[in-house]
Amino acid sequence: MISRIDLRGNPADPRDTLPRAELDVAAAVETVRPICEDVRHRGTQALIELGERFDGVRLSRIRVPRTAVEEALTGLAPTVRAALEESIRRARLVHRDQRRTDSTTRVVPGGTVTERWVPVDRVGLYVPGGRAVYPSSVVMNVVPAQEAGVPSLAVASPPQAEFGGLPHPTILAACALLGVDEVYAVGGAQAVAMFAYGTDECARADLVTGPGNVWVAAAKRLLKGVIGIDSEAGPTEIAVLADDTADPGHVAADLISQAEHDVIAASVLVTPSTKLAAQVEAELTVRVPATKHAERVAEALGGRQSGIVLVDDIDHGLAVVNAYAAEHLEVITADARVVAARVRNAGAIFVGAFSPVSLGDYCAGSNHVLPTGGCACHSSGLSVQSFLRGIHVVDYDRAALAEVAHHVVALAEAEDLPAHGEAVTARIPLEEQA
Ligand code: HSO
Ligand code: ZN
Repeated sequence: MISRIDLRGNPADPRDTLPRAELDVAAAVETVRPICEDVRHRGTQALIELGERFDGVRLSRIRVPRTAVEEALTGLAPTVRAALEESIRRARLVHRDQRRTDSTTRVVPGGTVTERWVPVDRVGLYVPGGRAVYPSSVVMNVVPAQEAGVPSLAVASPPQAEFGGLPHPTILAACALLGVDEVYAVGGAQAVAMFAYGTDECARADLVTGPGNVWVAAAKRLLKGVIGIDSEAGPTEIAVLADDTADPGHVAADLISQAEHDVIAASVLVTPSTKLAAQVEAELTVRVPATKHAERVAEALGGRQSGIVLVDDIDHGLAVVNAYAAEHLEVITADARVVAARVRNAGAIFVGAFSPVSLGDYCAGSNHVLPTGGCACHSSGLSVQSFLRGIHVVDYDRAALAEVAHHVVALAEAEDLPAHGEAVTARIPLEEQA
């Protein structure tokens, strides 16, 4: 069911050898454009009509009453509540440590530059509501925003006909546990447009974050100039770099775990061991039919984006995983910490036999909103930093400006922008400049 890709004896750049699932966001942009325009011009009325068209529920207002958010908590199973509370507690520990302190550099006597870290004023968080109802993603988006100090945070999630037009109750319950009470029953591209333009019910936001389907990704791409975005999350990916010290049952279980998300999810094993490859194949044969979402998993594992990649040795394996830049990378080898320290490109790294990706999805304390599609070679996952701006505060006195005035004038002239120099000369006459 899972194909083999044999890269042994092939030291060429592996970048193009490992296929990836493609999502045609560009085509979807044209479809969502009129929807976003409609929300921009007609606000709440458009949102109500779009909810009826796409979610099959006609709402009189889209803001979820505070009482409904609180009530969702009373209906939450105690085991799930305890697990979410622990997930939140651990995420807070990690994200609290990411907070930045302002730094001031004294460039010259009387001349300083301070980098001041300021959270964005308002964030909109989109939470999907279809097949993927992930309260854990509410945690992973809200916690870093709160730890960054964002003063205003709103959540949007599609109305569900079976829950009387409210978003899914576990989403509402997660919001309640996190202390978020501003929730809107709006889904898809129209939710991104609501945050970007604002309506009479929902104030516009500075930044929108959160996962979503292709329509949400398209709306983010379209409205990127109007509102800040986190990233266009693509299908999830797991790569496992393992040798024959790895337990094949663990490796198979981990490959299946992320394949469970989507038929276009990618599960890739990179190994120098043909023995492990064969053992993992055998484990998959037994485990895939036995798992709840067997059909979806089988399609994901059998897709061209998944495979078992044979490499010459761990060094070669490192070259392959670095080129692939997976969203999640597990390292299950002898000396796993040493090998993991040599990984340069991955959204998150999971070290050794007891750090599976699903631990990170829920309860490690790490964030599970991570760069996909190879973007891990230039981007990071969601963090406190995602919600902050570093503002440079320049504070020079007269003497400090006088000391450097001639350099400003020289550079201004070199760029044929003499008025730039004149702004300095207006303060420090030429005869005083060095
Ligand atoms: N693995 C997904 C996150 C997730 N898993 C949510 C379970 N629920 C992307 O990192
Ligand atoms: Zn997952």
